[in-house]
Amino acid sequence: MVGYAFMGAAHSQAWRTVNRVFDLPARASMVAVCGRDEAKVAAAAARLGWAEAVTDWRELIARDDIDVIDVCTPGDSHAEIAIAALEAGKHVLCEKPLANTVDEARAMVAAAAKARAAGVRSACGFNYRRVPAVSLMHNLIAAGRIGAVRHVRAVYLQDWITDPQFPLVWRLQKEKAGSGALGDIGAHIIDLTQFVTGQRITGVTGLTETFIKERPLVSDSSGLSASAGHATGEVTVDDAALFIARLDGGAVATYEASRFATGRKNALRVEVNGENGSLAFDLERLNELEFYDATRPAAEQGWSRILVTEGEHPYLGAWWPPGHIIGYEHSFTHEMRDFIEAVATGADPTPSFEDALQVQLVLDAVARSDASWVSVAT
Ligand code: SOE
Repeated sequence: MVGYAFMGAAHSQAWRTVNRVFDLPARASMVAVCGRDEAKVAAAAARLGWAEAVTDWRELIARDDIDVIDVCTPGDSHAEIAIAALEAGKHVLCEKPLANTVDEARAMVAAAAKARAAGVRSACGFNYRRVPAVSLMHNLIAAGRIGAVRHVRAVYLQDWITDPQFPLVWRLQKEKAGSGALGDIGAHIIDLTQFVTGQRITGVTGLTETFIKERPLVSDSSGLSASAGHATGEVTVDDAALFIARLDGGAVATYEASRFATGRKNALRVEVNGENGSLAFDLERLNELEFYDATRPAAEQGWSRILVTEGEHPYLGAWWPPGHIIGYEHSFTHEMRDFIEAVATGADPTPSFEDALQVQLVLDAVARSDASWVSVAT
């Protein structure tokens, strides 16, 4: 694994757990983790369960005892590491968004296609697909339970940078992160809604906003927490992104991604309205899926709450008895489960780099659409 901050910790938890919960055709062993600071990466290896710590990711891809490279670094290094790893014959799991630019994402897709021909696999880590209630939503829509999809309504709201004194961490720098709320959390709801509906976005128009344009420089940082120094620097990404979209199956959609939704810590909500019913998911209640079945007799219609903890629900047969709920981290364990199974059986894991490039193209279209803003006449 390359990188060991928030996503590195989440992935490590999943790699530690996956073999113990799921019966898989191959076992993951946590060979080595890489970071630039020798002391910090050694401490991370000990804390997260990696056998070794190294300071140059090239060392990892040169080793014969490593088959998979898990890329958990900021977006500016995804392309370089993933392409080199694929060329070295390593399977690659790369955090989202796939890259910082469409050009980088295209280069990664080309490398993945070449590698695939040699049996080398790759996938992008959109973990929310693997929340059982989201998988169930996908299955119900695919089975036609709500009929043709008309509306998709998706929000992903956070509030961790509402304080203007919160420092200029890498997620607020375009050269490191590519974009702000748009790529970091907007990418999740783009992927998630396309996954559950089975439809792809064909066009968008939207706006982005940066509320706080200057912030103190970081003096110390880890994950999403950081402390500020005295000097300041420019925020070069969006704080919020809102857009509407058309999907290729005829649905229309609205999206909102913000880091300024005061009081909303990590609120990802999706509702899909179809001709015969609706489905709604809320990450704060991730063990539940709301279902409105409009094919029932009118007198019996109403929103029902499915407690998604049955053994027959996606992934849950391997966990606890019905009613014993799971959490955020399980989505990553499921991600590793699906990745290992695909790699071990010679199949292509999903979402592929091609799927992730398509998300990148949507992000790019939203960012460009900002320029076509229509002012209200005075
Ligand atoms: C920060 O906004 C972040 O960690 C994202 O980068 C993750 O993808 C999301 O799952 C939680 O929030």
